[in-house]
Amino acid sequence: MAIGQFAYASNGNRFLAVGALDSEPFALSGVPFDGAVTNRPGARFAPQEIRRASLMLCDGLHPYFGVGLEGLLGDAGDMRLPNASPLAEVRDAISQQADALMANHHCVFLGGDHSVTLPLLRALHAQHGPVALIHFDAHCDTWTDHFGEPSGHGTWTYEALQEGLVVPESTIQIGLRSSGDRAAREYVRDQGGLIYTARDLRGKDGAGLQEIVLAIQQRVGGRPCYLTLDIDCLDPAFAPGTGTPEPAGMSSSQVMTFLEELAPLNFVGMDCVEVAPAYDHAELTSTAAATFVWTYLCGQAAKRKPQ
Ligand SMILES: [Mn+2]
Repeated sequence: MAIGQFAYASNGNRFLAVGALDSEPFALSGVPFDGAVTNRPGARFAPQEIRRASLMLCDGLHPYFGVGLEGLLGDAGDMRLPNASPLAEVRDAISQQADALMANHHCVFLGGDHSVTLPLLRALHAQHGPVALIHFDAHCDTWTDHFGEPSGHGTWTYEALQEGLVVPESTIQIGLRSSGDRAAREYVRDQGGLIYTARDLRGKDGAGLQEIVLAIQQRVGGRPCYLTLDIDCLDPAFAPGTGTPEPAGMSSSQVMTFLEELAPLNFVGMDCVEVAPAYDHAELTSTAAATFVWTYLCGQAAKRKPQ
């Protein structure tokens, strides 16, 4: 099936104004799909807004990692996805395109709603086998159904564990605080993983997070590790532009501490999901997303290219 490009697909506006993807080690791709949300739609527009917000990160070197991404990152544009097909078909299209990118690049994906992470993990599994997972989110995403449907943006973590895509004891959730039944909220811990709720993180930042950072490093060890960052892990004060906001969340600075301190892990990919620009104010959410993605990439680039 030939798939056309929709108005929300972006292929001229590129992250950090880098070139179209060629042979750079790092690739960025948009996944403009929001057909599996439970509340407010609009994350299909996120890739182009996050790219636009990234254009302010123009001074080259990252303030902590001391590297830039020139010559290291290419933008593959947005995936071509069916617009109204069953979720399984959309996910197959995502897996196929991700697989082709992952064959030659360390990839970062801009969602999209969180349902896109499952096909990304399937593609990653084909390359690396089961991976460690670091999952920032207000929501556990381990519900066993999606309001009567078998799958959606709140079931992918459960499905990834069921499919053996991730290592249970190296699955770590950070920032959880939404309502939910115990079986869903504690599922990752029941499987042997770690959960740090937003309440666990209250009042902790910088050196105050060191104990948690060390526990995460121990659980991940040297395993290939994937980072999935749902922007709703942030308090709505920092990220109002998202489909399912949950008050009393993480600060931008707490997330930044984790990204900086965990950068030495053996990361093999990242996604940033659930930015919904229609509910944003003053580009707060897209700017936070762009800065986190840039920080992740610079943390990985610093390991390849010490300066
Ligand atoms: Mn969420």
